[in-house]
Formats: sequence, C-alpha cells, structure tokens
Amino acid sequence: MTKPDRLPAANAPTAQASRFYAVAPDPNSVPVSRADHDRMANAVRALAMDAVEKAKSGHPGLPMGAADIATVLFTRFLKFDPADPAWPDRDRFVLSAGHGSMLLYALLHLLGYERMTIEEIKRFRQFGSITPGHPEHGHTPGVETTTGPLGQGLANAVGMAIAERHLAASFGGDIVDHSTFVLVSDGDLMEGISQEAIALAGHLQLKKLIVLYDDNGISIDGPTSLSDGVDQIKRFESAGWTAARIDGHDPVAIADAIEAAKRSDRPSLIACRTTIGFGAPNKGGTEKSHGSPLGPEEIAAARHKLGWSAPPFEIPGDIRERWRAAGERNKPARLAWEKRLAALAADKRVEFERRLRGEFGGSLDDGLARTVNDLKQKLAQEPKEIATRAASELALDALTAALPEMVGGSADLTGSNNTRAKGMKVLKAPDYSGTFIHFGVREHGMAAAMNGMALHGGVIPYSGTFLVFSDYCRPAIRLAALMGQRVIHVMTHDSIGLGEDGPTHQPVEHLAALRAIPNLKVFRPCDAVETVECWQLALLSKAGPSVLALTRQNTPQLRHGFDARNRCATGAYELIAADGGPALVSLFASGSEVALAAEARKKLAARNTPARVVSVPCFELLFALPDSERAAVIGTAQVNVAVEAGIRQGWDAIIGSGGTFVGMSGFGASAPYKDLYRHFGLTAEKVAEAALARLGK
Ligand SMILES: Cc1ncc(C[n+]2csc(CCOP(=O)(O)OP(=O)(O)O)c2C)c(N)n1
Repeated sequence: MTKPDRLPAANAPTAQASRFYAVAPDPNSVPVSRADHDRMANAVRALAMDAVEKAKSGHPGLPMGAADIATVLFTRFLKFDPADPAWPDRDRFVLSAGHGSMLLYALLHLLGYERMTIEEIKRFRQFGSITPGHPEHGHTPGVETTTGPLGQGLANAVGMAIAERHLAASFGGDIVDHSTFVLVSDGDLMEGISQEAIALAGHLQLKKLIVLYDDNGISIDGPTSLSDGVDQIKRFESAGWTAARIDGHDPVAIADAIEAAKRSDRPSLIACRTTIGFGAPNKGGTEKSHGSPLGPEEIAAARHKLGWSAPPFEIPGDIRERWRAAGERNKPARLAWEKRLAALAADKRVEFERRLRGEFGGSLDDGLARTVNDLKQKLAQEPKEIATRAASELALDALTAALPEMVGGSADLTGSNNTRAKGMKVLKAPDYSGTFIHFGVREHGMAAAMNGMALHGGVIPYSGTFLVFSDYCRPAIRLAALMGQRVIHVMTHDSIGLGEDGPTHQPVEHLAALRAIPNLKVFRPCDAVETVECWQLALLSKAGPSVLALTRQNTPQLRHGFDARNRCATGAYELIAADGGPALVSLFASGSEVALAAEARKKLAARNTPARVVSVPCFELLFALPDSERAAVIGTAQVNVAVEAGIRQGWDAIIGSGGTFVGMSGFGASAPYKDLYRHFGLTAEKVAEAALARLGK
C-alpha cells in the first residue's frame, strides 16, 4: 500500500518565485519576499552540504529537504532569543530526527547564537566541537534535547508541553506561555514510542504542541513504501490531534498551517511533503542524499540548481543580515517577559525562580532535610515492617507536600507502585494544575516524556512501573543519563519476591543491566529508613537519573534508633558489626536480602564465626568513594559473601572474583515468594553454609 493523498514532490522553488511571502500577524516577524525566503533556506542547505562534505560524514538530505519548513518556523513563529538561549518562556524546538543535526547547527549559526561560529560548522562531527554528529543537550547552547535514537525527541516534546501546561496553570499565562515544536521524520513516526507519545499528547489535549513532519517518503533502505503504508493524518486524528497535509516547500502553506495549528485547541500535526536532499539534482529525492556526503560534483550541480554562488561556508551579507534580524526579533518579547516576572508578587517570583533552578534553595532546602528527618524520627520511634514500595509511599506523602515541583505518575500501575501520594490531584485537560499523571500502559513514552519535563525545567518528574519493565524504558533512561537529567523512576516488584506473577514479571538481570548505564544511580533500599534516605539522594542527584528498586513484599526495619546522617550516601555501609571478635565474614546484600544476611549473621555467630553485614543500597555511590573509604567499607574479612535476588554480574567489584555469591542464575518461577526463596537457595541457612564452607568449617 502506498501513502494516500501524496502531494507531488516539488523539485525547485520556481513555481512561486514571484509570490510574496505573506506577513504573519506576529509584529516581530521578519517579512521577506519569496525570493529572499528561498535564499535564506538555501543558506541552510549550503551549510549542510558543505559541512557534511568537509566532515566526510553526516546527513545532508534532511536539512536540505526541511530547510523551507525551518526557515518559516524560525524567522516568523518560533519565540527565542539567541542572547539568552535558556530564556524560560522560549518556545521549544526539538529536532527529533537528530541525524539531521546540520539543520539545527546551520540555524543556530545563522540566527546568531554566539558560540555557533562558522569555525564550529567547519568542525562538524570533530572532537571537541559543539557540532557533534547528533544534537547533544548541554553540549551546544540552543539544543533542547539530545536526539538521534528516533522517536525519543517526539516523546521528549510531549513532556515539555506537559511541563509548560502545568507551570502555566501554577504560575499563570503571563509568565508561562510557550509552544513546543518538533520536527519528526518518517523514522520517528515508525518507531513504537511515537504511538505512545501521540496517544498521550492527544489525550492530554496539549494544544501548544505542534509536530512538523518531514514527509519525504524516503528512509535509509529506500522509499518508505518498502515497509510502511500508514496514513499519518488519520493516525494522528484518531488520537485526538488536528492534522493537515501541505507542500513543505511552499512557505505560504507552511506559515498558514502553523498559524492554524497555533489556533487549534488540540495538538497539531503538519505533514509537510518534502523532497529529501532538495536541490541536489541527482541524489535529491532518493536515499542517496540521506546519510552520506553528496560529493563535489553533486554539490556543484546543486549550487547551480539552487542559484547559490557563494563559496563553501560563506553566506552573502544581505542573507546573513536577514537571518540575524530574525534572531533578534524576539528581544522585545523577552525583555517584556522579564518585566512581567519582576512585577510578580515576591513570593511567587522567588518560588518560580527556585523551581527553574531546580534547587531546594532557601527555606525549602531545609524543608527537604526536615521532611526526611521527621520521617526518620517517626520510623525510629515506631519501626515499620512494610514493603519498601509502601515506605516509598510514606516518603512521598511527606515529600510531595514539601516539594510542589514533584510531578509523579505511573504507567497504569498506580496501586502497585504506590506513587500517588496523599492529596495529589490528577494532571489532566483542561486543568493541568495537578501533579499526578496517569501515563497509561506506556513505559517508554512515559520515560521519554519525563526527560522532556526535566529538560523543560520547573518540575521534578518521577514515575512508576515494575522493575522488569525497565527494559521498556531503557532507551529513555539511557538518554536521561547521557543528558544528566534528574528523573526518578520508582520501579517496584523488584525480584522473585513478587511471587505468583511468575518469571515474566520477575526481574533477574535488570539490576545488573541498569547498573551498567553510566551516570544512572540504582537504589535498592533494604527497609523503610533506607527508602527515605534513597529518596533524598535521588532528589539531590541533580545531574542524573535514579531508579528506586522497591519490594512488593514486606521487609523488617533493620535501622533502629535515629541517625541524622544519610547512611545510604556512601552507597554501602556497615549496618551490623561483627560480634565476638574481628569479622571472619563480610555479608553484603541489597534490598530485601539484607534481612536475610542479618539472619545469616546470627547463624554464623552461633557457630563462633563473627560476621558483619554491609548494606549496599547503591553501587554507583560506593564506587564513587575515594579508594581508601571504599576499601574500608568493603573491609578485610577472610570471606566475602554477597546476597541479591538477581544475577551476580557487577558484584565481583565488591566481593572479588573469589567471593561467594548467593542469588539467581536463571529465571524465576510462579509460586508464593517464600517457596521461591527456598527453592532458589536464597535463605539464611544457605548463606551461612556458603560462608562456613569457604572457611572450611
Ligand atoms: C531508534 C533508531 N533506529 C535506527 C536509527 C538509524 N537511522 C537513522 S535515520 C534512519 C531512518 C531514516 O529515515 P527518515 O527517518 O525518513 O529520515 P530521512 O531519510 O528523511 O532523513 C535510521 C533507521 C536511529 N537513529 N534510531
């Protein structure tokens, strides 16, 4: 099946060359003639062709094909100021098709982003440049999110649009009123995550979200008809969007469609029919222009066809000026916004600024510490034998009350993940002031939307699902780690301890797999006190994501008395010292297995074998300690034993390759959890026996 209703592919901008480019109602927009528009778009095309050619790698096709769309958007609609790339009320632009990065770099250069010099464009894809192969947030001013893995950017944009609506509801439209634009390619829309993102955005009626679809009908293998026949218009419409199909090389049609989308009361799709590699006479319109340099001959021919005579990396003065004027056109809007912010009631302004900084500064800093302290005091007075997921709920009841920027949710497991704290209102259309999101059964979309929320700023997103489904979120968790974003994933049912649901639901390799992601903290607290402490650490981890792996089953409280220190902060610590002499055995464990290690210690004591118990709630924090401190925590006992209801991978760094591991080596089974622990040898007896065997006792 081929795509229905295709507009004919445009090959050259001659058809409308004489038509004037209508002036948009935006008083700050820069009116240009069609001829000027074409030259401005051609500047983007030329920079993309030349940079890819110089780098000898990259993707010229998308920037050349989408140049008209981007020119209209950036010169007439997008609200931004290169002088302040972090202006909180800027419109967000996400290039979901990150392989087309030269589109974004060319725009940032032409619009006057200070650091995006022509030298950086010439150093496209080179070490140390701010023009990496795919856009990287935090690396390049003006890049809102890291894209490349297709589909992620679209879901990030949904999160940004959610954050915008929520903050507008909380602080008012005078201060928060911006749109989120996202440019997607065929590949973005083929990825499964796009369906989750589209459905969620439609359901939440995110009217300020506008998707520009670079509908060029080409992907790497060739025409998309090789593998796809979806009618995207119907697809989006059925999810509650408005959708239009236009000629993506007609600036008037593009502008009209964006204007209509801005008036829509729903999220909007604009499917822009384009020609990949527009202007390249032989490779344009084919996959040959997708992902490799066009070559000198084709570039010369494209220059001729486009009427672009400037040498490589040179932009004619008048075109540069027009682009700069477009870059400067929102300065008055930004200054007016700053005045409005300054005129806000002082407490509201201070709170808004605090939230955007993402800090618990001022009184709320004390609030976080005080909340954690109060919780720990209560637990010291009245110890609780509860599941750590329930302990997390207790923590959330207090934390969400103290920190209104926490926006929680669950992928349809709210009652199981315990992520909806007392008093949390649901965030929904048209009242977005709530702080709890029903993400639906959409783990991947949820995790990527959370990234977008964190990137937007002003909110701290946390979510809920089962630990086993971390696999469904993994690409987004990885990007959160790469971008250094504070998103917090509550992942419950963290082992065979979930019991009867069986091996499909029992994570075995997941802790190890998550611990393999750089810059991700995986917390597995052993009791209610550690759960509170791990929440505190996750909230304070401003530069990276966290996973809280929590039990379904009850665990006894092992931390007694009140200790003001956050003992989990070192990643591991001696929970119970050895009795009756220096430890012969160190028992290391995480989560629910710490209680088991404590039992094993008693059994060893009865056999005159002093053993210490080290709780290990977070590998990453332990490994970040200076060598001497880490060595002190690990200790020098003759025998090291680790206990975790997961696979061994990773534990050798603590117990050594000669250490003994008591855990899982295959999948679990469906049965009451106590039977499973017995069956798989996860018992205090087995742990004690293993230690004694190593001691030759
Ligand atoms: C998740 C993911 N899978 C695969 C790729 C590799 N890849 C990059 S672009 C692309 C498809 C290109 O087609 P399209 O999205 O239509 O982009 P265009 O050819 O129009 O530039 C693929 C498969 C990727 N970047 N991300």
